Amino acid sequence: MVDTARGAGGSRQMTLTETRGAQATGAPTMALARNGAEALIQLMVAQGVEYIFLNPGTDTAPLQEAIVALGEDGQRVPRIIPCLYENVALAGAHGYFALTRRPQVVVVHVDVGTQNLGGNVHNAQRGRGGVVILAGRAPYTLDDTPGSRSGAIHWQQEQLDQIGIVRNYVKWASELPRTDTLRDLIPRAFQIAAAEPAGPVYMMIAREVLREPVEGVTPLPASRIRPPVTPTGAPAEIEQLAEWLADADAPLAIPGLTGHHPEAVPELVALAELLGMAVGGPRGPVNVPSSHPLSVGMLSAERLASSDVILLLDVDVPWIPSAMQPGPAAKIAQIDIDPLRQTIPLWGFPVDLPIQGDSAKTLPRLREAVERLATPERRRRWKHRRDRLADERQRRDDRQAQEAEAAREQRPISLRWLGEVLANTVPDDAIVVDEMVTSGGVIHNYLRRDEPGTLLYASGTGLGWALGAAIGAKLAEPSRDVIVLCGDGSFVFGSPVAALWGAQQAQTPFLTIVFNNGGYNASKMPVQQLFPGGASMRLDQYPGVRWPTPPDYAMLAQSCHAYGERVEDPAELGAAIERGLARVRAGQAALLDVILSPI
Ligand SMILES: Cc1ncc(C[n+]2csc(CCOP(=O)(O)OP(=O)(O)O)c2C)c(N)n1
Ligand SMILES: [Mg+2]
Repeated sequence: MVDTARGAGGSRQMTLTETRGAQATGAPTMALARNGAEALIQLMVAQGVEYIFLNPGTDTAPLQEAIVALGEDGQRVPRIIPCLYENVALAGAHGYFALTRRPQVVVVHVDVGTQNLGGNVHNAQRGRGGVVILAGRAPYTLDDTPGSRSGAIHWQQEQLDQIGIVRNYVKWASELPRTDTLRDLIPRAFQIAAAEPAGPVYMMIAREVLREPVEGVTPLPASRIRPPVTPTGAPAEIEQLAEWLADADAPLAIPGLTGHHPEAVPELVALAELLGMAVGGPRGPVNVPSSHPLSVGMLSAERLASSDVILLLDVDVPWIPSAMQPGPAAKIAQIDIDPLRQTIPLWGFPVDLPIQGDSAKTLPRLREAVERLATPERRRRWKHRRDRLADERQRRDDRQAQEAEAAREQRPISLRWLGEVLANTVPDDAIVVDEMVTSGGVIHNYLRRDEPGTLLYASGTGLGWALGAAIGAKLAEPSRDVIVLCGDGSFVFGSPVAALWGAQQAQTPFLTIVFNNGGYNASKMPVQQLFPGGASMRLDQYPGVRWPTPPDYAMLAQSCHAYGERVEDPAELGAAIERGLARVRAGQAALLDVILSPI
């Protein structure tokens, strides 16, 4: 592993510190890049790249060499995170971005490496993960140009449209065909990836370009190629929305990705508390502290139907129209950096007042506008509603506590009891990575996630994200516990050998808790929903979803140098989680295979 900023400085650096580039920009001195690959690395460093999540191939060789050569010169180089499967690499960069908002680099082999990014490209798109993906491409030349084709793969891997593999999912893509435009294209890639709504970008570069001699590169200062400043919302429309909210009988906020910006969370809380406004909706990051009295969790059809002013905040899918609908007279407003959702062809949610804005900036303006309308009479109504919702929440919490207690000794372990134990063992500041699929509904009724930024969720549908994301999360927050909660199916999708081994290699230990229900519950339920009383239900046959002889996940973890334990006894659950956390805190990845009722 090559370390960031390693080395005390080689002799070559001493002779080359006075470069043209350094003098022209006033930027930190940098040794002269000797070729395209070194220029690329220096440009990445200038963009603040600390990590390259790498799965190498024949066409990334010049980059690998450049990292070592620049490191030998005592230059600052990104740290390489070796990733044995590309989907782990991409999720790792996404997890890091989710906590830092700083795009990192994923380097993959040509077309096939790009294909192995798999569903995590979709997750980076939908989950707004700002990442820069760099892929090799087949060499352009057949002659003796340095880097030209040297093996059969260089013909086989050339495709008519390599970028086309990911074009649907990325915000921007470019080929890097020359060295003299690298200094413009590389910062542009980072700028676009981080710009809101953030997302993945893709670049491909051939060996000839990476090997082409250059005489240094002059990075533009990152401060001169910034993501655009986001909008604060149009004042007249904010005023209008404040009037609606001030006079609402049952206002409801439905946030989606708002908590990606943790500073937005206290703003949403302040607005909700002022108005006595319920906050609920789909799974996502911490949009509002989960134990807040105004947090109603998943929306019920009744709540949606009875709400008269509904505020959609950065939400892809606020409700499922075939299952529930707002009342016909409800006023629906939206605050979103991307109100149109152009990348989703059929969206179909009616909005009376769509406001383009950054919710972290727009919500305080909205609260100020509501404050200006706060007559004593209105304040009384808002407080009354706040007290009523708090009572409702207290009753729900009491009921759930009783249900968990009743399930305390149930075998196989009940989800409610697991939720209760997690609530008591997961530290408040731990980063929880959620890929629980059908178990998540129950678990989130118990698991407390109050601190903004302590819950990562792919917010896309490509399973196999959480394990890789945990590596990135641990790099971003080395002093915190990182805990993956995932289904057994999701665990297998996450390339567990690559991820658990990778965590050992990168020294990013995290705890994985596998919700082992012996298969794909999410793929069984639709058969029952679409065909109630059908052949599958009558014969209790669900091809492809049940695993009668699942792998031993604890042994699998052990084979990757992680700690592994199978947990069947509900009385042992808390102690097992503590054991796993102790291992992680001592530097070893850990896994608990928690056996639930088989589907
Ligand atoms: C890459 C990918 N392949 C397939 C699916 C379809 N799919 C959705 S949920 C699911 C099963 C998930 O199983 P598990 O993680 O064990 O959770 P459970 O459904 O048992 O709660 C599958 C296969 C998907 N979302 N993503
Ligand atoms: Mg399962």
